Amino acid sequence: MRIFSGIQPTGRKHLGNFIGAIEQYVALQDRGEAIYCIVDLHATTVPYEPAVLRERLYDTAAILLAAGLDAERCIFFRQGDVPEHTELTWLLSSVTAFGDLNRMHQFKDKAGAQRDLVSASLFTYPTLMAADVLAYRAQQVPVGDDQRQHIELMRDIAERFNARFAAEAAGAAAPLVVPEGVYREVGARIMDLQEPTKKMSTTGGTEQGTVLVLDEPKTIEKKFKRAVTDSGSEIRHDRAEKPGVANLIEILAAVRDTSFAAVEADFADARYGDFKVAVAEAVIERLTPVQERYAELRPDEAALEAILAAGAEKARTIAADTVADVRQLMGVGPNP
Ligand code: AQP
Repeated sequence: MRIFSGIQPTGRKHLGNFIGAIEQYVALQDRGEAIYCIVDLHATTVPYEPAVLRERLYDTAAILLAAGLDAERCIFFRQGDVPEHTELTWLLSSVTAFGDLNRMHQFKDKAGAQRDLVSASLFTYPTLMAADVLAYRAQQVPVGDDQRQHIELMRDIAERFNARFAAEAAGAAAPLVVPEGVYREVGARIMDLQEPTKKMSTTGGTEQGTVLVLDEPKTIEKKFKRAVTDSGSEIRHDRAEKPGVANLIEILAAVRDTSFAAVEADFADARYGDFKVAVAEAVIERLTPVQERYAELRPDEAALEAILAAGAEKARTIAADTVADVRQLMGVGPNP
């Protein structure tokens, strides 16, 4: 089985990214052929500073390695190092419906937040994301719950491509694989601690409600202590009635790798204040070794570059094979 996922080089990775995606990446390394990439091309779809992008990319690479990605057990690379992603994006654009792109929630949210230019690449972002995954013929895509719409679109793109070009094709070219999203049962959507009806987010969340992987323990504790709950006293997982408490239960259940019911039972007689401190302590305990390892890895940019370059070389072999098949099936370039 082949697994693929991409992550943005924002550097400010938060607990939602960590629980919803990064922990899954690490676990799935041993369940199949895992391929992970830092999507620097996606990061150019909104305003950014080129020098900062490079810095954040190293931050993100070091966070992922510190969390347990192992370049010996997975392919780990930078999207921009594999030009097949952009070529495939163009080719797949011809089977991407304009109307589908126009319905993407993420585009609407992010376009609405731009003060100046809304780039064409922000609009076609989901096609690049589809190309990322389809280039590797991955069966499984570990992501957070917010990516469901993008996963549906890439499935549609693969199906439309296969129906249009690969259905009756003769020769060696293989069709695309229709991938599936893999969502954690607990922790697929971690909410903002201050606004628990909104997901924890790099760009859309509150400062105090967003716990960063690299936050100091004291800061983490403060953020959890200030987390919004409700006027009741019961520690019960009810997203509709008690979104703040439900989110804290979800975080603790994910970090302890247990169920909501087990957390509810453990804190049946606890007060909100004590519960929040317990959640903070569990998160700090989980993140401390990651932060320590990060501090060792981050300064050596040459070593990070070497890991990403070796990964890109392996990735490129696979992606080039898919692009060659797609070109052949689409009648682009000479007959092989
Ligand atoms: N709140 C979340 N809960 C669970 N999973 C989440 N993910 C994001 N937010 C949550 C998952 O993290 C992975 C990486 O996301 P990304 O590459 O999109 O990184 P980002 O842009 O830094 O993440 P955000 O916070 O989602 O940014 P905004 O909100 O600014 O667009 C993905 O698998 C994602 O599902």
